[in-house]
Amino acid sequence: MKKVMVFFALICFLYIPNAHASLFQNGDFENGYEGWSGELTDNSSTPHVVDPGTSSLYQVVSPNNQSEQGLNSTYWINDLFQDFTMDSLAPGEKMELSFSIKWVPSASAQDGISATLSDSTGADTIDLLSSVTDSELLAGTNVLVDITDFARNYSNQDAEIAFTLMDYDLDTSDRLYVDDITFTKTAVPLPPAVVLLLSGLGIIGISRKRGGSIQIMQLENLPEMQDIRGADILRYFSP
Ligand SMILES: [Ca+2]
Ligand SMILES: [Ca+2]
Repeated sequence: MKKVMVFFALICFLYIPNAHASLFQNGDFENGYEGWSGELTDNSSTPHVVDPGTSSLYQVVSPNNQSEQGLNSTYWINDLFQDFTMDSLAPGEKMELSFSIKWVPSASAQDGISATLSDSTGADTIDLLSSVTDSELLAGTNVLVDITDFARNYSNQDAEIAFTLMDYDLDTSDRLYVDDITFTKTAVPLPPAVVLLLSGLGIIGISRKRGGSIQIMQLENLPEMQDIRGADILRYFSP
């Protein structure tokens, strides 16, 4: 039932102004809930913005100072989210988002959770749990998602990451634990052929083979050089 989510992520955007965000911070909760916001939805489905640093339904707990979201007889949805400015991404770099998550519901077949990454309008939302099974969530798992396309589209723009816990069986003993939320930028390794080309070790050019792959050409193959096209090279630098 964990996929009910995107709808609730949109609710966050309806009620929380998303302006003047800074870069993502405090993904390991070592500074409590600094940088994070909370929203609790009551039994009449009215959302209430709360400070997770002071609400009893958000606790940084051991081990490792992880975030624990909870519910009670008044609130059946608990959102924890951070609005931030998406870091820029240079050509040839990729970005991954990782975090640990554990779900402790009273009834996994009925209750729900979600984890999303969205643009500032909520129109473009990534379900961060799309490849995670319920059994993994119940055991506790580390999630890694390639968000390169999202980061490229929204470089230096506002974005939101949200973790939501929902009760549907009227037993609000449910808990959600998250920690170590990390955005990692890495350079995409260049194909060996391109590295050789750049090193200039006696190589004077490349040409496109029929299958679309790159072929290194030596000096003696000079006549074939007429097949060289700049776009073939650029494709490797703009994956
Ligand atoms: Ca931590
Ligand atoms: Ca429940």
